[in-house]
Amino acid sequence: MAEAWIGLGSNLGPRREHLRAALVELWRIGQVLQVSSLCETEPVGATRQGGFLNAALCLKTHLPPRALLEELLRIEAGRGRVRGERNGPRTLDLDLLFYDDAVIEEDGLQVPHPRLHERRFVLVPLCELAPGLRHPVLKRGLGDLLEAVEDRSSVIEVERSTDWVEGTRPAC
Ligand code: PH2
Ligand code: MG
Ligand code: MG
Repeated sequence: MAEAWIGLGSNLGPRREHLRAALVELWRIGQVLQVSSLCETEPVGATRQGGFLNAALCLKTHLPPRALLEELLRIEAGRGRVRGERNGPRTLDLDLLFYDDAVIEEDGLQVPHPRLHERRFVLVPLCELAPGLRHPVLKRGLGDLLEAVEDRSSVIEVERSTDWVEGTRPAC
């Protein structure tokens, strides 16, 4: 079993519902061990678009990285994700941030996510869960990376994890 860290984002349509639906789907492919608060975040990259809701979570899964990526893309498509402009608006974005300590550079699959250390909307929710987690390429902890980040875009916690996640875990 591996621990995969996943970043979630949405800025199109019923954003919170898209993220909750992603959680329901992720429970089908593993155990959701930890989930961050929900954050309202300012768009980074292409800035002329609506604000995002972002969060992060840790998934324990038996799926190898490529199969996990395919599942994430399938879940995105299930929420009507259409791939358009780079960094543009999306109903659901599920990014594989870390997969244990793996370092992977393949076509369409880069782990750790190549821009995670540059983005407050990723680092803030990740640090809530695991400030001591070490980036296997940069060899620095997440808390350190957040202190050092140049990005100044706003990330505001809007809902506690226990509230927004409620009802997404399947009954056993
Ligand atoms: N995702 C992007 C580009 N910009 N900005 C915010 N605030 N949140 C995101 O999830 C995001 C973004 C590309 O994946
Ligand atoms: Mg993304
Ligand atoms: Mg993505």
